[in-house]
Amino acid sequence: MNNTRIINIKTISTEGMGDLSFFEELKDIPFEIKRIYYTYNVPVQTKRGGHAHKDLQQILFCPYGKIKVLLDNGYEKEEFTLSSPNNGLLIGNNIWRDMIWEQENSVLCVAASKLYSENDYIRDYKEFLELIRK
Ligand code: T46
Repeated sequence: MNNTRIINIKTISTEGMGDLSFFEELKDIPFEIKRIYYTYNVPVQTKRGGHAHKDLQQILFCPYGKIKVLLDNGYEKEEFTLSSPNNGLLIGNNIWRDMIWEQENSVLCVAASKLYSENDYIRDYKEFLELIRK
């Protein structure tokens, strides 16, 4: 799928003291960060998402737990599992996404290229397919 990919987030390990992971806008990810949000206290097996974005780039990462991400560009589907704090999933425009919580207390963190705007969401799958097939 074109505008989605997993990246390894740079990580510094200090012996006996753990790991530190980081990414910087326009260096490690291909956009400027305008917003950070995170989702937590989600019961296992809950499915969130069920939408696409018209004009938004995001990196999803899971600093704790295990979250499955199902992506669909209207032609093909791909599945990723975020279960390592140093993996990030870049998602571009017009990708339908569902996220399934697979482990208790999993946390999904997201850095996004734009401020929140409900107008940017496509929450109807039929409308999504019509839009991308135009
Ligand atoms: C996405 C996936 C990965 C805000 O008011 N501001 C915000 O910045 C966000 C992200 C959400 N909201 C409101 C909108 C809804 O009333 O919070 C409520 C829950 O949002 P939603 O149902 O869209 O949450 P998810 O977990 O289905 O999706 C979220 C993001 O909204 C979405 O952009 O790509 O995480």
